[in-house]
Amino acid sequence: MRKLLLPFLLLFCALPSSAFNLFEGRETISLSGQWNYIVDPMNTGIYKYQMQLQKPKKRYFADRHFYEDKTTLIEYDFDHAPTLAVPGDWNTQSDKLYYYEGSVWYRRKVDFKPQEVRRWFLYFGAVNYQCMVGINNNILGTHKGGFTPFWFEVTDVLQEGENSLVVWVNNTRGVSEVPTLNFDWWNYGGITRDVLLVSVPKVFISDYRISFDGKNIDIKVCLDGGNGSVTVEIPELGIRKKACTGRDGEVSFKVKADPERWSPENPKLYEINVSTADDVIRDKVGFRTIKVNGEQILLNDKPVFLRGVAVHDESIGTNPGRCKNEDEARALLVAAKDLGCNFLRLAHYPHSEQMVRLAEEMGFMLWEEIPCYWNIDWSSEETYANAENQLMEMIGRDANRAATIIWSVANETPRTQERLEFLGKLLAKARSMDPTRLISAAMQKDKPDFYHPVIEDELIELTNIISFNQYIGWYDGKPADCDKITWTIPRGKPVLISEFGGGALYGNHGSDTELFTEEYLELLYRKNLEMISRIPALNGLCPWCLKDFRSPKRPLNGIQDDFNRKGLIDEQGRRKQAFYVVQEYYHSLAGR
Ligand code: GCB
Repeated sequence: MRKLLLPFLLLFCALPSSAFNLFEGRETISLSGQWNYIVDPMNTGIYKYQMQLQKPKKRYFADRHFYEDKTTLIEYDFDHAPTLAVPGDWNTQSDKLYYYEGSVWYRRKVDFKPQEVRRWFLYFGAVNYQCMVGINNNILGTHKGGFTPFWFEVTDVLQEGENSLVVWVNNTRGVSEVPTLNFDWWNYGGITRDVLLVSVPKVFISDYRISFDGKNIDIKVCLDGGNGSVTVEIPELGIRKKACTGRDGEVSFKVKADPERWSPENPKLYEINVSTADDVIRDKVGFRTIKVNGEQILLNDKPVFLRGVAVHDESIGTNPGRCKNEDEARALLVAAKDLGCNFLRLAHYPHSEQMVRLAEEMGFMLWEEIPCYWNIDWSSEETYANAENQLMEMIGRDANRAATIIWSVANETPRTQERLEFLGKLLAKARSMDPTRLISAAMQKDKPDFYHPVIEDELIELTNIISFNQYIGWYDGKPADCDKITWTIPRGKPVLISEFGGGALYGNHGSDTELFTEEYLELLYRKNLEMISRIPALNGLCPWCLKDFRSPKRPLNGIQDDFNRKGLIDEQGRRKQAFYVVQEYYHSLAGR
């Protein structure tokens, strides 16, 4: 394990890069529950650890001894430390941690019984923003990026009986990070998604990919630890195919098929089993095609209109936080269904796998994105590597989801040459990893003249859809201005309004000229919908957004109170008048 003792400041992930689907349909042991924690704003644990690195004889990790100093050892001993729920953000679990940005140490004891023929992996659904993971004083590795899964092999590290799992988590924002210093949502810290111990045989299925081109199902299977024969079965389609992997452990093949197509109206999923002599992955997959033809998006070769809404990964309730289970994800999806949506923009970072899978079952098409948000450090190579890694982890996790139709690489990024190179590379990466979906980025308008906004962006050339955000009636002018606006948008590609909207406090009534009243927001939506409907090549829209969400950028006392109030429902799920305006509009479009 000595070679794993990387200096943590070189923080970049220690990931097996191909084993993306390791976790799907596996035998797992959940490590959810209460973990002891120590808040460490001065990073004392890290300094101690670094000092130890210089004395290599005494391998050391910040476990129960991490406060070496005898006087504080007992005081800070994990056994006596309070607990936080995992999965969960720390901000909504303790008043003291509400605004906290910094380091927290987590510790959980894990009982373990080794089984000779198995290998074990420790899987994290997401940790925001960076972390270092250790077991029994051995550092397993580090990870950066707050919204995507990662894992470490622990076969040789776990010992029979009690094990001590320690995770250093830090959510400090940084100018060269992704996202950067400035963003409009809550910087929830912690082990925010599930932690699992996953057991697999010595040679195991480390990945499988499935896609459908309208005539053939394409399948690729990868083994780790050796090669051998692989069987893929889709019983309902009568498909059973056996093949041997090459020396690289991989095999690909095509099977002719005419499955029932997945769509929002009929979110049909088929059971699939991918197996070897001693390993099996059971999953559910949908089959559909998604293409652009001229100015139209085609789902299963038919034009589709995206009745969308943008959503943050934050629960509905009196103390909302990062969604931590399927029920919280479901509540958001039910609200979007009631609104009449068939499409969601999962903003502004990858949401949980639970959310994506549930959305697929419930019949939503999805836009998934990574947090290249506003003005990140375009000229930094590390920033690029970090963004690309987040993109790869997102695509790796959800490449088999029929629901996902668009990968987006950025949101509202100011046009410069450096940004074009950065995002151009990211788009090319997305395209090379997944040629079967559409790629995009949420762009912005230019305003040579207020009444004649222009969409002009070099990214249009590189993407399949012209998606842009606009706030006429809120940041730009009054709702009535919508009547006089004429848009100049390049022709030849489908147009999607990826954001529009304004703020209102639920229950705040008054005149439709008064900001933050429900009446103002209702008028804003009526006027915007009229204006947007006049845009040629319009293929869909995404109001910003479904639910009021926490943001420290929104302090307005008595109105915002740390919430961005642009939800169509408030944080408790109560519908604002504007909700019904969008609902009526979507009902009038249903079937399109
Ligand atoms: C935007 C951003 C979104 C913000 C929203 C707002 O353009 O893309 O993240 O929350 O505006 O409310 O200002």
